[in-house]
Amino acid sequence: MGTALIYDVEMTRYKLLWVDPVCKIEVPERLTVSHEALVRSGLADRCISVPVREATEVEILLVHSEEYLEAVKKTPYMTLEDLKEFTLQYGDVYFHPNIYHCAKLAAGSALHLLDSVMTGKVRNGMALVRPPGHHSMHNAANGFCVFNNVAIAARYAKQKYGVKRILIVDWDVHHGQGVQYCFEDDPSVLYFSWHRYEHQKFWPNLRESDYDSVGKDNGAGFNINVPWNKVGMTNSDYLSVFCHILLPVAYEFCPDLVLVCAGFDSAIGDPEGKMCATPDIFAHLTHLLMNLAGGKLCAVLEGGYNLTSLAQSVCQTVQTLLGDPLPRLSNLSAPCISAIESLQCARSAHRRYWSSLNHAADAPTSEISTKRAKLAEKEDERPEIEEEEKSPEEEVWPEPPKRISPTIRSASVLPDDVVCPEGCQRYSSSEDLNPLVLSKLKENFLEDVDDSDAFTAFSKLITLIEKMAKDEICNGLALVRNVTTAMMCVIQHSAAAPGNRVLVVCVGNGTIPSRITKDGKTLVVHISSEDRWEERSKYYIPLCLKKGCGDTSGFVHIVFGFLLPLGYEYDPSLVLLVRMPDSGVCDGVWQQLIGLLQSFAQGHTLVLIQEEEKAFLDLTASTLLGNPAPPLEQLQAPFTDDVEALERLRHRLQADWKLLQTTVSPESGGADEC
Ligand code: SS9
Ligand code: ZN
Repeated sequence: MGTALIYDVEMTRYKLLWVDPVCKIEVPERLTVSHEALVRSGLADRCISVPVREATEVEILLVHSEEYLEAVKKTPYMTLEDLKEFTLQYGDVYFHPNIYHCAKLAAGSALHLLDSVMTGKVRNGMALVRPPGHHSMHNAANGFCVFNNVAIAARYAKQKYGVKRILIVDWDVHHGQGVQYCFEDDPSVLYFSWHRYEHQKFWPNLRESDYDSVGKDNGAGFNINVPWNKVGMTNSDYLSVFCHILLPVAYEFCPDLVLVCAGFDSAIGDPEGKMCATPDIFAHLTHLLMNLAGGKLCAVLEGGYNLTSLAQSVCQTVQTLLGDPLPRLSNLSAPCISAIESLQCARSAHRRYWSSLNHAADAPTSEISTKRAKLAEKEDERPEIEEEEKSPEEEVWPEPPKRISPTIRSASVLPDDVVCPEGCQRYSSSEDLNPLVLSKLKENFLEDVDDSDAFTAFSKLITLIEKMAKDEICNGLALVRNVTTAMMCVIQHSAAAPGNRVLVVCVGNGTIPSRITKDGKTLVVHISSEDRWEERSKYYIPLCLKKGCGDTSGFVHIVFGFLLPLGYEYDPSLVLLVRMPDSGVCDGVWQQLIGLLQSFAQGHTLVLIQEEEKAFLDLTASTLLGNPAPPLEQLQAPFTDDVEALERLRHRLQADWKLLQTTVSPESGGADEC
């Protein structure tokens, strides 16, 4: 199952025909540079190219009024003066004799992409379209948009395929108010949007773009707005919102389909957004959505007005859809206070609707907000963008480096009598180990020096991680006699090399020798049913679920609320996932975990499973090979006792680990509190 790419040069054949400083950024080159970058990088060739088609009138009428359609239909025959006049009744948009044709193709592209995904021709895909769609409304064009491509696709998916729940993620920097209006009272469509807002001072200046517009009637809770009240938001701010609001709610919602309003004006260099997130963030945003809905994801282009940033961001998105290992996001800073304030407000507005958020704090009081607004400049460590001195188009950032693609995706270290999972390569090391390493290995891990089986297994493990470090192999799994010993062996070897950091994720009960977490070269996140709270340190994080790892809601709560933020901030060079025997973790959760952990270390994950649990090999291998995890069932509320204990832990840890913060005024340990 592949990735669809939809593009047609016809959609470049309209442009602004008069002088309008507001509209001049929406140019045909937006599409050509994006497509050329995909061709040049070889990504276009790896996609399945799906032809465009026009949306039919019936399809357009799924969202728009007949009156509006009839009006737009006349535009191809209008004179320049008529077009100008026609344009005036709408906000921030222009018309051209060929835009009606292009708008039909743009909506049709979204529908054709959707058909390809729903019928299983492809797993996922992206449509490069113009004009964009998310601002257009039932009765009106707006913000460069004529027909609401994604909204039409959502209605079409419900009607044609009986899709029950659709998640729309709008990562464009503008609020897709057209999408919000369309599904406001519809609980079958969950709409999420973050957007530049600046307390309503930024276009489209709507009261209803704020965090307290949560949806109406039956749709209450199914509209999530995260308004940015400052420019300059970074990768950390974006990730923090994904981890602490979007992903927990999305997993609780359990969509059958994910649609992305993929606007890239939220990236650095964009003259509209003025944000600072780098193009490689879109690799991560995409990846984090790819294990929902069994991988059914359609991304449809919206905005993006800095041609360099746009093209890079499109490439990052498509390369991720194709399944390539993710880039490392190094130097993540702490999320800024304004972003956390927005996050806190949105979480509090939604806590009554989503059990994954029902422990969320109150919104900061208005008193705090005003105080914050006045103090913001001083408190916020991030330098303000000097608009006078530098326009965002002149902003410079390094081009994202070429992403690694090891020739071997998954290798396995297995006892001879165990069948190697399909698609996985049985690893037999050809290289000899350094004698020094050998003797250390024997000395530390082998009580019985003649235990040649154990010895071979360990030397294979070590050469395997060395090949990962050389990017010859992406990930691996090993069936070992004792996972704890194997884990110690890998850590000892890996942590010896300078610059290496190992994120160890232990699932299930057992004791982890504390000496490994002393030097910061290893961060252990240990999910179990044992209360190891007393043993916690900066680099040993015990997360306890009273009912054990089989508690799906609790486990998912931990993955998004702790594991992902910690992993991103730690930025490991290797992930070691250790499955303790009898952990009780459910198959679906295990697969989601493996999928999500590939966010780190360029996908370098080594999974350790103990011999008696070889039944889980195939499942593990399949996910390591890049197959989407099956959707989890709709989640229940996690246990209150667990959540409360975890929140106490969060408050202790957030001084050390900034991405854990979900509130602006941590009760303790916060470095930014006055
Ligand atoms: C404010 C003018 C905003 C409309 C932008 C529409 C973007 C669609 N500087 N103009 S993604
Ligand atoms: Zn936009």
